[in-house]
Amino acid sequence: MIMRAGSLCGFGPDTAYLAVLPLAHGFPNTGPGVLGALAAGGRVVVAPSPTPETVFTLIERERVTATSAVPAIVSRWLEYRESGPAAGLDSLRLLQVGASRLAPATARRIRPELGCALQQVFGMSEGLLCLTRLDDPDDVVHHTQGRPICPDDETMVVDPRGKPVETGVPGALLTRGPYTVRGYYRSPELDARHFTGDGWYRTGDIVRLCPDGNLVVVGREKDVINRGGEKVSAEEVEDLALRTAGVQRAAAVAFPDDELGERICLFVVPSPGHRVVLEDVRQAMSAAGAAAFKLPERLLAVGSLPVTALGKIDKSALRPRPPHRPPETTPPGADGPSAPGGG
Ligand code: OOB
Repeated sequence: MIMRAGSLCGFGPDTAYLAVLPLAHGFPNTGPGVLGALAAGGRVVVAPSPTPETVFTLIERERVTATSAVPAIVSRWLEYRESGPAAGLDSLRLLQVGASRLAPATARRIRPELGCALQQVFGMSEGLLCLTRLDDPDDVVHHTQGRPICPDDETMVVDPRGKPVETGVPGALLTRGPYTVRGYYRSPELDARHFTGDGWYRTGDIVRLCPDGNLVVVGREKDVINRGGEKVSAEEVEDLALRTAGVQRAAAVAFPDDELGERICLFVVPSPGHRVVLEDVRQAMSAAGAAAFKLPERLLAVGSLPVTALGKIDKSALRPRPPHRPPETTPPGADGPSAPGGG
């Protein structure tokens, strides 16, 4: 799988791959990333941070030919390129962007402003890897998340009853294939939730299949907040938030953000007689061992949470619809763009 991804990225002995994202994440590691570059006989350079200052200096000094990043990091690079000192990026041939949605407006800027080809990457730790190809027309590269790397990858887009939808109609993406997991380690409960009886992995993503076979990610059905490529389970945030004194109920949802794509907004129902503020929840969650990127950045205290007919918290009623932004300010010290996989 790594060799195949490497050949689709043109990796060879002259490849110098710059690892910018945390090495434990699948994207910089196997997409084809570090392992792909080494397997092709190339070199790997590891960046200590994703800031444009560091990355551009390394590209120039090490004659880097390829790197990968999440959209939030790429936006910072583009911004810096406009105003910062000029660095020689002429060795850079390929920039892979993925792990969260890349806006077409950002995609279009990459070749003229950074001077390299863009490749969109839609992948998941569980397996399936989709890439746009180096010879795809701009329209495909700017507007789609590519197609599976292997002819034996199977994909199926289904409606809520599990029936395949027509090409072009959004639906839930299922996949099966040679390098996609067939189950979770000793977790029959997770397996029951995430795999169909005939072995398809439910990716939780809502996609649209184009007639040319490329996929467009249009949303997701799983309850995950994608903070600059870092996936945060809403359930985990809620469980941790419930440890705060005076929090009776909690619901975490994404709110849109220009820089990171999404940030975490927490709705809480305080216990009678309690007042809950954002800092209390962040402190209690940190004390319970939560990583910094899992801490909510907005908090709304409400009298009750909306519920569905089944009595489940109705997250869709809580999610802000643009251009609405929940009030309350970002706490001082909330961190900026981070990369996925940092724990
Ligand atoms: C990569 O892996 P994970 O496990 O951190 O996250 C997978 C999820 C996908 O199911 C999808 O929801 C989202 O991340 N995603 C994208 C995307 N690529 C991944 N959403 C929109 N556009 C994209 N291009 O993120 C990952 C693993 C290996 C290679 C690349 C990404």
